[in-house]
Amino acid sequence: MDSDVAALKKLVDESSNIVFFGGAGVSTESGIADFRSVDGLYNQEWKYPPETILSHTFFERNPEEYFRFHRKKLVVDGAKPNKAHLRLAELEQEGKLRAVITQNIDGLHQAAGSKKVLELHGSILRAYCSRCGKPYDADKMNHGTGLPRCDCGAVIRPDIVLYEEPLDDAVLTEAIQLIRAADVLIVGGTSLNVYPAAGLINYYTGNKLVLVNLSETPYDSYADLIIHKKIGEVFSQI
Ligand code: CNA
Repeated sequence: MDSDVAALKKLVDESSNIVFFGGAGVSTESGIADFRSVDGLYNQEWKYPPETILSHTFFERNPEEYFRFHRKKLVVDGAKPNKAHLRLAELEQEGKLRAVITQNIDGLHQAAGSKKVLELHGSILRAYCSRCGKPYDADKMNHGTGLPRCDCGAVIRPDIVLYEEPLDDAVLTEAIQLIRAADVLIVGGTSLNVYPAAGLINYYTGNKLVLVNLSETPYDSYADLIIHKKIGEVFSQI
């Protein structure tokens, strides 16, 4: 085992108050593209960047194009949890991991068996009416054709936080509390470019901040341990 991974294993072995904070890179090994890797959604052929399509204004003005992107790129049929999701669920079961805080909207942490998952940006596995709030079956929204419509006539939308929309206060507050109280904070598979989520790191005051990310991040200089490797491969060894 490489020395950086061994150092992470030691931190994990010795702690029972670990918090994991992750992003799209946690799911790339499950076949779901992230935004910023070389084969990420930024580098694919769409007329607009993903952050434009996934914005509140765009959804309101151009829901057809939103759903074309949503169904083609956000919904990945058959995606299964990878070794990172599975090991995180085990660490929770072993009483070592307090929570997973994720920017992902794919539900793979829950599919792996994690119980305490804070979804900062919601989930595409839930849907509701954009006008009256009535809940709907997400499967129909994710797999149908045309615009999904509520009985009231308005468009059904995914329960995700679009760009320009605020994060859920209760989720954010709990995430801050967990990070503040954490002994070890492992941050993985996130470019740490999207705020306010990325700013959560600033609430950690301990000296065991671990970053596991393929590419460099703006927070690398704050980390006590940096591992620039694939997160699934790293987690299968700890
Ligand atoms: P991002 O900005 O695309 O960054 C992903 C980071 O992960 C990059 O720095 C990569 O280098 C790194 N990375 C990719 N694969 C791996 C790997 N196997 N192991 C380790 N590191 C890897 O994504 P962020 O999450 O930082 O950005 C936040 C956005 C992206 C959130 O709003 C998400 O909702 C959104 N998003 C989510 C999904 C999903 O739910 N799976 C997919 C695509 C985008």
